[in-house]
Amino acid sequence: MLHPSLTLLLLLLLFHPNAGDPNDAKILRQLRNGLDNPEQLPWPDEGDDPCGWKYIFCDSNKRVNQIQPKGLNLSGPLPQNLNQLTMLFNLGLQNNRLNGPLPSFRGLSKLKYAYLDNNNFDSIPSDFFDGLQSLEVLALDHNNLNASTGGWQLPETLQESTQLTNFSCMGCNLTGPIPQFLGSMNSLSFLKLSNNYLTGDIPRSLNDSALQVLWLNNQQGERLSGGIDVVASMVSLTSLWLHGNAFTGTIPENIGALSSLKELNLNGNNLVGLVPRGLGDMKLGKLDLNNNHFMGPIPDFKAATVSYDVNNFCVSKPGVPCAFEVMALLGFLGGLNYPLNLVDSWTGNDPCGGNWLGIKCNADGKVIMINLPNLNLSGSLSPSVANLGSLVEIRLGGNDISGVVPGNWTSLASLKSLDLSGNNIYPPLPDFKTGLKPVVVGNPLLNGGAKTTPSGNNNPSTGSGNVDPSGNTNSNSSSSDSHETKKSKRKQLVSIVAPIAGVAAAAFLLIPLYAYCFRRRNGGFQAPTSLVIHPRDPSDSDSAVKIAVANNTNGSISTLTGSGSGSRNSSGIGDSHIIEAGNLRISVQVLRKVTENFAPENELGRGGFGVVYKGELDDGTKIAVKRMEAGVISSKALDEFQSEIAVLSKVRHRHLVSLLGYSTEGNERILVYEYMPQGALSKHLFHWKSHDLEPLSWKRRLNIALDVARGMEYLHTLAHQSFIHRDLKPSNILLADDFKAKVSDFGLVKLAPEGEKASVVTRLAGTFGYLAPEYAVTGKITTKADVFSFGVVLMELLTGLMALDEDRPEESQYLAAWFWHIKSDKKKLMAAIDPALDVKEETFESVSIIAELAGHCTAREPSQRPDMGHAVNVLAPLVEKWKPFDDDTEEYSGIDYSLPLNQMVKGWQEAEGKDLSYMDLEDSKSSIPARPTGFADSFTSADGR
Ligand SMILES: *[C@@H]1O[C@H](CO)[C@@H](O)[C@H](O)[C@H]1NC(C)=O
Ligand SMILES: *[C@@H]1O[C@H](CO)[C@@H](O)[C@H](O)[C@H]1NC(C)=O
Ligand SMILES: *[C@@H]1O[C@H](CO)[C@@H](O)[C@H](O)[C@H]1NC(C)=O
Ligand SMILES: *[C@@H]1O[C@H](CO)[C@@H](O)[C@H](O)[C@H]1NC(C)=O
Ligand SMILES: CC(=O)N[C@H]1CO[C@H](CO)[C@@H](O)[C@@H]1O
Repeated sequence: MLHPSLTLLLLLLLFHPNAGDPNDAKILRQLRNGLDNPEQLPWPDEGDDPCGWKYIFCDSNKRVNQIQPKGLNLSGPLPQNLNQLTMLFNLGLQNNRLNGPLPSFRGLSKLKYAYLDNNNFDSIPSDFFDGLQSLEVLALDHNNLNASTGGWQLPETLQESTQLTNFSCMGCNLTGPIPQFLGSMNSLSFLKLSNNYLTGDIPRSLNDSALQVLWLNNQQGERLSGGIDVVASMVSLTSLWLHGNAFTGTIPENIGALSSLKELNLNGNNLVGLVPRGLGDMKLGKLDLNNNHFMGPIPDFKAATVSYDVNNFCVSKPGVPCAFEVMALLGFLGGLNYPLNLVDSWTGNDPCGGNWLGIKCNADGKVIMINLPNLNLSGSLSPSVANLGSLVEIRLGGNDISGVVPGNWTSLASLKSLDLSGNNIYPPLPDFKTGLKPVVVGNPLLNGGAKTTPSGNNNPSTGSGNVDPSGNTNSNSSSSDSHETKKSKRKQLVSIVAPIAGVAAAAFLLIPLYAYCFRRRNGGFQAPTSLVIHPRDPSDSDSAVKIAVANNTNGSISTLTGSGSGSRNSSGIGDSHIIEAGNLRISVQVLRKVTENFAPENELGRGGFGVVYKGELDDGTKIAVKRMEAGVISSKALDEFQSEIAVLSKVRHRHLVSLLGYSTEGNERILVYEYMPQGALSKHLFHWKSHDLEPLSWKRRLNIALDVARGMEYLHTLAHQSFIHRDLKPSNILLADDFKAKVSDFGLVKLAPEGEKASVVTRLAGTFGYLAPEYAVTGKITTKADVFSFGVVLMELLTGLMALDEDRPEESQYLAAWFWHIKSDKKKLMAAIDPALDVKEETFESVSIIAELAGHCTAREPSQRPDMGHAVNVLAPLVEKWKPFDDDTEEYSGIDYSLPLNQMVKGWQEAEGKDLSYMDLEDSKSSIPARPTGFADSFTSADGR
């Protein structure tokens, strides 16, 4: 029942004309009065209502929510209490001459857009980023921040801005390494940090990141260094600028995986190796490879604009192959990770004509000797050397080479001498039929380091006059190297090489390891601290109301029947999508192990698809394993299976259940999810009594609604492509321990067509009771069908009633229809509220807002329904209101959602020294997570009025 005073309160809240906020006006005046040119802001000196002032916009409560004086040549400082404008969501101060210290933005929890770029601010407080939880765009470029105190580093609190998509801070005096935590900011799409003083490498944590733009070019000072392999996993990249740094190693072989890439600038680094064929084939708009140490042939580039000057290519014409021997020697160099002194010496297309360091040829111009002792070479021996059939002698003593001697080296028919002493060669040694005995003294893994008789110096005298890097002094090299100490080796090395190779040799001493260190992704494993699950609520017999109806293009529906389990229709998006989630693949063996061979006692539930088991890794991490039953592997089920993988490997969001892995070995079809300990929302909403649970409080329901809205917003607009869920309902909303909600079950997801108004005709799928009318009637689906379902879920949260219940009186069987009748009548609405809720005065305001939103979302015309972003905007302030009473809010349990199961398992096994060999650890290209785009539209129109 609605108490009269509640009605009054409600009316007051709704209709009292607010008079503007005096404090907001005060701060704006302070801003203006602090300027050197206040006349640029023609604001009145009197009055409490700033809402009509030029460049100022307000929300419906007449609080200032936008300040937009951009490009006005404003000069002077900002007031330090700017963050008292607590409703601020869009701040456009760019392109002025504002100076002095930036005020702290701490606590501006509504702030979405902050453009502070191109000013003269000179410092930034360390609490600037605290609590900017709505921040989506932050531009700080071209401000000399903290220059007088040696620059600054990004505070970790920036992580609180989980919605951040655009962060640019070019020329803003950043120092130190690129922070690891940027890798866990799943929304981040545009990261521009050019022209700073950054050092170190590209953090491994950015592996698989959804970045579209990554600009790290032109660092000053020490510059960025290390390998660039990690970029090959950032498959959303469109623009990658790494020029003007000190990056080393090779271009990753799988760079071609970056199928969206349009611009790649690698100019002016220390990159080495061959240009991968995949890069040549990429249809880039612009490719810049100038000023590196690339070798081998120049590919026939497909890029529109390409430049590759100042490198070590063998020939200058694109598409022309190198000489056979050159390729064999470059293979050898690649095995040794392209040491720079050799890279810069082995240029041109003739190993015998160009003074190649350590290469000797005979009079016929054939390579007969590789003579590179004591050069600190590391890496391994390449089988490509076997292609140099004329080789007589190989001297590589006193280096740091590891790995085996390739088996096909035994085919070198002329080889008389192979000195590998003083390295770290692994057994077994291949059997040289010619009777050749390699010199392997001083290799700890061979013969336990025991001494063998060196084969002596079989110095061929037929040389063509190439310079021998070891000159005269190496006559005793091979036999005595192993006895030398490291120190004396170095000394010898310097004295031998320096006169010949000069600066290059010195440089190479400083750069011991190349690509190999970076080639393997074993870096940043962190043991997951907790959990993960899953899908359908076992107690929920929802499959009975799923409809499976073939509709046809003329829009008529033949039947609308409740059907049994496993009969959902789906054209899946798997149809046209090859599964791209290679690194999510996991072996059945591992899954058997963690579920104790799919033991019945680990069963969490059964659905149309199969059985869900709980699994537990040795470290206690729980996972949910959904195994398709052999009997139901129909083509439809397979579609759903594929769709689920295709979608979940593309989208990752904290309000969407994460797919951690899958298996398709033999007949098995298994999906692995994070474990959601509280199960489905339906259990807590409709079946709490029978499960002996507490009913959900209003606060929790609001939080859940917001979480779901965020997940759906992401699916609709923020993901790389727009997806339609098609089956949103409480049994597909799963709850974590802290009652954080996540949307699950992506088996019916469709890719939304391009363009707002477009719709796609599909076979009807979904669940009766949640289906939007236009979809049920015509089969045409847009994201607005999900909005409809969301509206129904809101009604369920409000009333505790199921969307469809044939046991209810006829007029209220279909919740959405009934709710429309009662929602505008306050008395009826109050009476409809879930009796499990204890509705207090302060709750009623939010109840009305939710009722209103539920109505809006279920409007008959799809075009009249809001988008999910609107729902988020309506819900967020309500949840905010409850914050003070909330003890379990934004605490996320520290799961690394970006980590596929196989990496978890691998890390866990490595930690315990277990055998990994049976695992299927595909290291190919990987999941494609979050990536919001194109915010310009939504923010220009969103001035809140
Ligand atoms: C900006 O203001 C300064 C003085 O405050 C003035 O000298 C300058 O000409 C102005 N520039 C423009 C483009 O208005
Ligand atoms: C910038 O410098 C100020 C003054 O030295 C310092 O208090 C502040 O913490 C620095 N900012 C950051 C983000 O480190
Ligand atoms: C040696 O092995 C490499 C790599 O397997 C191969 O490309 C090459 O042709 C082989 N050479 C000979 C002579 O067997
Ligand atoms: C985010 O950055 C991208 C790329 O620079 C840009 O196109 C987009 O307009 C930016 N969004 C906003 C809201 O500034
Ligand atoms: C690390 C550091 O403080 N770098 C620079 C910040 O900006 C000023 C002005 O451009 C430079 O002089 C500093 O070297």
